[in-house]
Amino acid sequence: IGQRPCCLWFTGLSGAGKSTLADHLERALHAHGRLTYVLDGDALRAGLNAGLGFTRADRAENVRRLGAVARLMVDAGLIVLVSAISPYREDRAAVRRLFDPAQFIEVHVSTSLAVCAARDTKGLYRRAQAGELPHLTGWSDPYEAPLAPELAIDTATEPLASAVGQVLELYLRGDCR
Ligand code: GGZ
Repeated sequence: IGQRPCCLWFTGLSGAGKSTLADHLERALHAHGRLTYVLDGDALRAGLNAGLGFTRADRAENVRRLGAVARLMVDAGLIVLVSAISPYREDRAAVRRLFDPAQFIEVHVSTSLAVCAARDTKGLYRRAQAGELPHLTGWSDPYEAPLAPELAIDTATEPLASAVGQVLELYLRGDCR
């Protein structure tokens, strides 16, 4: 196929901008003639991951399945963009171990809780504040920030085009760990 298969994993809070970044990066990769697939944690909860909630165990299983599917797709030669809160270091580390180091790029979409809560694109933070939504990541449930991601991007300060350019450059350079 003439492309380096790779898993680009976007982790961060709800509303941080993971899916937007993944979607725009996919377009940029298409413009470079690359074959891609986006695995969106939220979207896959309607199908593959239906029945999983937001307990510690369910999040672990959700992330494990996303990683396993991403691995299959990388084996098929695709560039896979995974967008999932994936709040636990242990679960992300297990996903990383599925891949060759040259085939895995972890991007921490590090937009702060304050900014995510102010955006409140889905009204989740308002519901959490009203006591109507328990276990919201970053609010009343843990988010363990990556200690050594390949890239960290704060969408509050980084323009989208520049954020896309940074990830694209990292992938094209091909020297991720
Ligand atoms: C976190 C929640 C919750 C709770 C519903 N905590 O930003 P979104 O809305 O569109 O995507 C979030 C999605 C989380 O799915 P993930 O598969 O990414 O999560 S994890 O990796 O932790 O398994 C959010 C919505 O579901 N959502 N309730 N309590 N996010």
